[in-house]
This record gives sequence, structure tokens and C-alpha cells, in this order.
Amino acid sequence: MIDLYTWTTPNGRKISVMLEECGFKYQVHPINIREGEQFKPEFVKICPNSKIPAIVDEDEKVSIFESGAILIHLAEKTGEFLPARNPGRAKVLEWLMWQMANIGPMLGQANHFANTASEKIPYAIDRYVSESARLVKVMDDQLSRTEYLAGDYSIADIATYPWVAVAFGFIKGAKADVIGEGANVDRWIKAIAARPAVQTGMEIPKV
Ligand SMILES: N[C@@H](CCC(=O)N[C@@H](CS)C(=O)NCC(=O)O)C(=O)O
Repeated sequence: MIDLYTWTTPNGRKISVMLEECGFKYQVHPINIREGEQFKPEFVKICPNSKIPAIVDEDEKVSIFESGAILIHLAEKTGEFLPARNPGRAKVLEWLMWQMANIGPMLGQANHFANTASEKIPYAIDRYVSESARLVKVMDDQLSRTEYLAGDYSIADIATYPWVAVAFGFIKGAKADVIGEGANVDRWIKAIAARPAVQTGMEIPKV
């Protein structure tokens, strides 16, 4: 059994999608980050960084925070979505790290400054929306060469999809020139959105 600590955000949904893809049994523990539950001592014991997602894998007696580390753990446990050998393994880890270091942080900041912040700061909005659009263009170029980010469907796609699916609308609005109609990213979003495990995982947690 796996305990999943999560909330209704892209980083959380990476893990519910992966758990659904793998068919693992898991129990969902919603951590309401808008009400500060991520700072409660019982959660900080599992995630000292006070951010979702985190898991406790009872079978292996291990707790893990950071979505990339959780995805690698689950992929190794199931033997799917991360090739065991190179060059496939290196390519998946390359695009997974690219997501963790770029797509997540930059789209997160773009969403914050464009949509959430009470004060609208044009410099910050432009900086993060432009960088997000540049990153989506990097994806689009890669997806002109490969069906999924690292070849076959993998944890690199599972990590990237929840962010791009959520943020695509406002980046597209701001930077329609770089990811227009018929873009490879559109094709990739539609293919991933059609997967039953993705549809279920994207609705978790139900709050
Ligand atoms: N690099 C971390 C980022 C986790 C993260 O930023 N989680 C957000 C929700 S998407 C959170 O818990 N925010 C609560 C807070 O900042 O207090 C990961 O990928 O797991």
C-alpha cells in the first residue's frame, strides 16, 4: 500500500496520474496547502520542505518527497515508464530533470504573477510568461522529432503534462505566435489527455 499526500495542483497530479498508470493501490491524504496543512508537524516529518506531493511506500518502508524522486521510485517499482538501460533511460531522466528545473518553476511563477498575484507587475508577468512560452517551444521542437518527450510515453511526459495542460491557455493567449494551431504540443496534450489513467489521476484529490 502507498500513502499519497497531495493537493489539487500540477505537482500533486503527476503522482496520482503515475499511480493510476501503474495500477498501484494507494490511499489519498489531501493536504490543503491554502489552509497551511503543509506546515503541520506530522506532514513535515514526511516532507521537511512543506510542499506536496509526498508518498509513504509501506511495502518498502520508505517515505519520499519531490515529485521527480517519487516518479523514479514508482517507475523502478513497476518496471514501466523508465527504461532500465541507456540510451532510453538517460533520455527519460534528461527530460524529467528538464521538467523539474524548468517547466514546473517557470510556469508556476508565470501563473502566479499573471493570475494569482493581487498586484499585477508587468515586468514579472512578461519575464515568466516569455520564459514559459520559450520552454513550450523547446517542447514543441522536440515533439516534432519524437512522439513523446523522450521517445515512448514515460515519466517525463507524466511530469510535464499536468503543468502544460493547465498553463497552456494563458501562455498561448500571450504568445500565440510560438505555439499556434496544429502545434506538436497540441497533438501531445490530446494523446495524453485521452489516457484513462490520466483522466482519473487528474481528478485526484477529490475535495
Ligand atoms: N519541486 C517540488 C515542488 C513542490 C511544490 O511546489 N508543491 C506546491 C504545490 S504544486 C506546494 O506544496 N506549495 C505549498 C507552499 O508553497 O507552501 C516537487 O516537484 O515536488
